[in-house]
Amino acid sequence: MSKFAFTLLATDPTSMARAGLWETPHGTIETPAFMPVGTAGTVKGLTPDQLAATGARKILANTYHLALRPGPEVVADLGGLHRFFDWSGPILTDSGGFQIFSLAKLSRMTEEGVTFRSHLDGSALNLTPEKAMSIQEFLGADVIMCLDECPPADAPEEHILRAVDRTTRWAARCREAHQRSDQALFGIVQGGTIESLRIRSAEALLPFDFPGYAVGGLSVGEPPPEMYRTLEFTTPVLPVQKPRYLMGVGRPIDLIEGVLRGIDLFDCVMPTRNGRNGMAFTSTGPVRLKNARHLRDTGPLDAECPCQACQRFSRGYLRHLFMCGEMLGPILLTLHNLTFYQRLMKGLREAILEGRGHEFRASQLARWG
Ligand code: PRF
Ligand code: ZN
Repeated sequence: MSKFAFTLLATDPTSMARAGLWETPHGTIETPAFMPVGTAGTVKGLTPDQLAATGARKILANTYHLALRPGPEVVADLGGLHRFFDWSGPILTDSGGFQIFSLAKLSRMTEEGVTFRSHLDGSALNLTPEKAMSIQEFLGADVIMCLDECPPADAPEEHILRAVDRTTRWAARCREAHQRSDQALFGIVQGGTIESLRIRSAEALLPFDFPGYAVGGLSVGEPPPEMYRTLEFTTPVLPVQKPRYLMGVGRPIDLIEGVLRGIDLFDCVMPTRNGRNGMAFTSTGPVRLKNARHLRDTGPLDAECPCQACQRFSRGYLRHLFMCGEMLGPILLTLHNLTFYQRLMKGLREAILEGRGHEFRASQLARWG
């Protein structure tokens, strides 16, 4: 496990925020960190060099998508995920259960695992904790995730309790099945927004001594203040000296609120997906590039941003690309939004190292309007 040493450099006296260094077999990353999502073996629209230019070091890929196409053995034969993507930094794969529920047709869960039909061709498939481990070992990411059950935000309490206990039993099976010592297997805490269930889930996973813990089951439809409140009683149960990952979150404000509540790692499709749709995050708040008010705007998208989209093009030109459906528009906005997210994480990290976490939050909120 020394390959994944996590060193805390500072904790913010004004919050639960931490800044750290996390070693992986593919390099050391500074935390808190945001991982861009490369669902199907690419962060859509960007070459690895462009992706690296945004400041991203660690990226996420999806077991569900890669297991269906091209298949785990094919990825392994092509040299594993790092060679396949040509990404030399660390990679994390999600285990697949969450994606089955959002994408596959006719999914059904039993104690053994999940059966579902592929969203690609309707073929019947199944995923068990053991299979999730074997697939993620073939893919070869640095960090891999347990198979878990993530109920919707409005699920009844007894359903969430059953999901917590099943997630614990599946974590035991994943721990048992996982073989590769060059991969870190993370446990996932579930429990909705219910304090007793979050504590039950976290405490049940602690004996497995996972090298890191994820908080799953949030940002699934609950109001943001409920998510923040849940983090407040969840992160204190997790080991101080291990990385904590909030899965599938979120908006820029959610990253700040998450970090202030002790989260070290995030992933989300928001900067990339919104960028492809013409929505930019900027230092003065979100911008809809298709809006007619940008038609003759000669200024940059974000005057403070060092990315190519902001350094070389006008808002009027970027808007034009989107109005014409030109592929450069989504590419440039993906580049910009990821650069914005990485700079936000850097700002947060510096604020923690200087002990001014809450001040950072207030100053960002004031600027975003
Ligand atoms: N579990 C897994 N992946 C996830 C989630 C989860 O709960 C979420 C919830 N926001 C996103 N991705 N395995
Ligand atoms: Zn930019």
